Amino acid sequence: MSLKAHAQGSTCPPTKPGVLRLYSMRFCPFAHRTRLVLHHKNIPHEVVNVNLKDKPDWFLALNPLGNAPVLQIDDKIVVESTATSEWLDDVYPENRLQPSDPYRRAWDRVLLEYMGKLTNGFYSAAGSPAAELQGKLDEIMKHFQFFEDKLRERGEGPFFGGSKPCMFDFFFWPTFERYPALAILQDSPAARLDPQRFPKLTALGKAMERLPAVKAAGLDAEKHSVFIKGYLAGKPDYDLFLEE
Ligand SMILES: N[C@@H](CCC(=O)N[C@@H](CS)C(=O)NCC(=O)O)C(=O)O
Repeated sequence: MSLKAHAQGSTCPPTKPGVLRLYSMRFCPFAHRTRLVLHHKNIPHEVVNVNLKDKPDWFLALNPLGNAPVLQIDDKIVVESTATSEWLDDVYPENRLQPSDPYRRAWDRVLLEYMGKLTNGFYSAAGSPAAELQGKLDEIMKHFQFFEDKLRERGEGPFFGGSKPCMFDFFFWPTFERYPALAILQDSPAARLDPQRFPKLTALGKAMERLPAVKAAGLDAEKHSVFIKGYLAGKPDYDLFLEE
């Protein structure tokens, strides 16, 4: 199936019985979470990409919130990155990603809430005037410090899940993968994550980059920066770098 984004006026490719489908956008950090889980668990699926600036009516009928990601199989539809990822983990329980320990599970939920601050801080800094950048970077570094401290408290590593990635690692990764794009977009070495100050996060990044799912679902910082630049200018190119 073509990876080109479907816009208003397009036809939704016909679904097939028993085939899991992800409605996605290639540069969306939230759909990226679901894609990571799909790849990590080797779950067979097909992908339909959507133009989120010019959404087809059929996409809005599937998800009135109008957001990617959306999963669909037969008469079941699940939306939101967290709900879709957890649903996949429950339906495909092998290689479980959600912690079984209730205390750990509760804390991973807290980390997820906190994650929003980092993601918002990242996009806000990416589009920030130069004069406001340092203040935004100071905020971002505070958020990174929170996660650095949590990794240190857990004492295991390199992942939030210990020696193996857990669901929160895959919720965290899309923003972390994009973060180096900030130094490119703002032409600011100060935006780089200092490995001396953040050794645990640096080790996490290296371990994540070795995972086949991360390799399969990821993009490099340069490519992220090109998309984000267009997005911030109000002209996202959803088909960027596609060769078809
Ligand atoms: N809370 C949602 C957020 C998803 C989201 O915001 N996705 C963006 C793309 S990265 C989107 O679909 N935006 C639609 C729009 O901007 O209208 C989740 O976790 O899945």
